[in-house]
Amino acid sequence: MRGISLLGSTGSIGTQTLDVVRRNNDIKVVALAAGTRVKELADQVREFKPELVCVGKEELVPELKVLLGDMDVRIVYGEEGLVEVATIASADIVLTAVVGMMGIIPTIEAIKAHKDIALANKETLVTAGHIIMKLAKECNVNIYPVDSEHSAIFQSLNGEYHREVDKILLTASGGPFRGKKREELVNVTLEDALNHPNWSMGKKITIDSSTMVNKGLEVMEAQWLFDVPSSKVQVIIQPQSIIHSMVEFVDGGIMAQLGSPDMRLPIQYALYYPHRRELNTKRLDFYELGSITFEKPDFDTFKGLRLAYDASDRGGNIPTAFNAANELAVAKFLDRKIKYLDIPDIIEYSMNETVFIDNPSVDEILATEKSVYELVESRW
Ligand code: MN3
Repeated sequence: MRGISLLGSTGSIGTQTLDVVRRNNDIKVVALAAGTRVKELADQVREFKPELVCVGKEELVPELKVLLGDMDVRIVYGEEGLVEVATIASADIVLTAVVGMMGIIPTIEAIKAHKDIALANKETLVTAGHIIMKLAKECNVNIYPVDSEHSAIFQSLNGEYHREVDKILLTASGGPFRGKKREELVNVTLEDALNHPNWSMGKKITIDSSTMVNKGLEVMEAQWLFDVPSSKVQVIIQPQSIIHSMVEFVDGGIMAQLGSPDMRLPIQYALYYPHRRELNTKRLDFYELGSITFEKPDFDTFKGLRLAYDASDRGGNIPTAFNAANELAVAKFLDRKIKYLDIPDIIEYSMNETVFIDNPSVDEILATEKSVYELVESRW
């Protein structure tokens, strides 16, 4: 039986991954890592019986030990624990669904340990794509996208030649504020921003979807995964979230992947590629659906999307500045410390203040993150 190691097991992608594993019953969960939801993690350990489990902080270990007193499982914690989970000998594939840049080092170590990667952590490619993709090639490791858009692109590229790709058409729902103008977003509350029309996701990504920063991160993710410049990644608003993305080829032909919005499909596709398995998704009924509509993104209102293209053009450590500034700004917005429109302003300011480093190493990426955090903390 194939072994899976799951990073970020109690989050939205993590729990849906376990649901896929549970339904198929032919993949063995060998290791789990979560942040702070100790009770949920303990329940997962009871059900899936991994050999290794990791919590975010040392302080959480005693609580987990009490909950798992009678279980034969090794408990680790923190960043080092996360690397152990990512590199455990019995794993064939590592699904990384942690949020943010903490995914970089475990992903690199998993690749070095020759694990295939199912990648749901876009920040890893945005900040370290130049390192990850090169390393994956050297180590002969496959990277399977879990993000729904990138899975759709991956599916649309099946059997095609890279040199015959003309453009990637990355679809976006537009989020809860689609059609609004910048002035209308001045007093947006946390509750407004957390109310996504189509997808049920974690809080950070839901805010990112509302600002369209998520789509910006996805442009950069696509750039690395599919080896195309960001100028060849076009964002198209498709509010019903039925077309999950498309690829246009040199002859003008377009391949798309469609379906009801349900993350279990891309997760399962990543785990079983090139095979498809039964899945009890809500099936698309085109008679009921009636129409699918398209719009151009509004780069003025959703400045974060424009900034993502700028970050990608500038390259080096600027995408890291973009991402780190956004991570901290979103955390502050979730804590009700800043206003909604401060988020893109913080990103812009941080990109402009960051000292450019070409082809940054992992240490330089992490140092850029730290200096952006200090910069943002000193002003907001
Ligand atoms: Mn997505």
